Amino acid sequence: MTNCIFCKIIAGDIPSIKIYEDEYCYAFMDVMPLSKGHTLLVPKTHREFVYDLSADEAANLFSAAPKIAAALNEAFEPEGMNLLNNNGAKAGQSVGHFHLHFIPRYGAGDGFG
Ligand code: DGP
Repeated sequence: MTNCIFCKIIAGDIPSIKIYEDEYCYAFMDVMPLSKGHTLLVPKTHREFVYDLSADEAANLFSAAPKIAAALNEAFEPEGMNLLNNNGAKAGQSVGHFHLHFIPRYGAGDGFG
């Protein structure tokens, strides 16, 4: 999709810090991190909401999730991690390309909760 910022990141037209990539998905550091290591996982095919993903697309994304979470654990040594997804503006979605947040948690003082 031409005006999608995440499609531009996937295409390499906008720079990003890549964490993981395979045939189906791309993961990169969030530009406005809620905590150290905050990462986003997106499908390479433009899909807006979780409802728009096929079962195969969801499976491909979620098969990458443990690898990304493990890499973040190794790199940043958090004490926990939130995985979350917002669908629709009322739910807090600000970018209309499905993305799964990985938010490492460090306990009191991590600036989140
Ligand atoms: P959400 O509110 O769930 O739609 O989260 C969107 C996230 O996308 C937000 O945490 C900030 C991040 N973001 C927005 N624009 C960019 C960008 O250009 N580059 C990167 N790396 N992240 C972005």
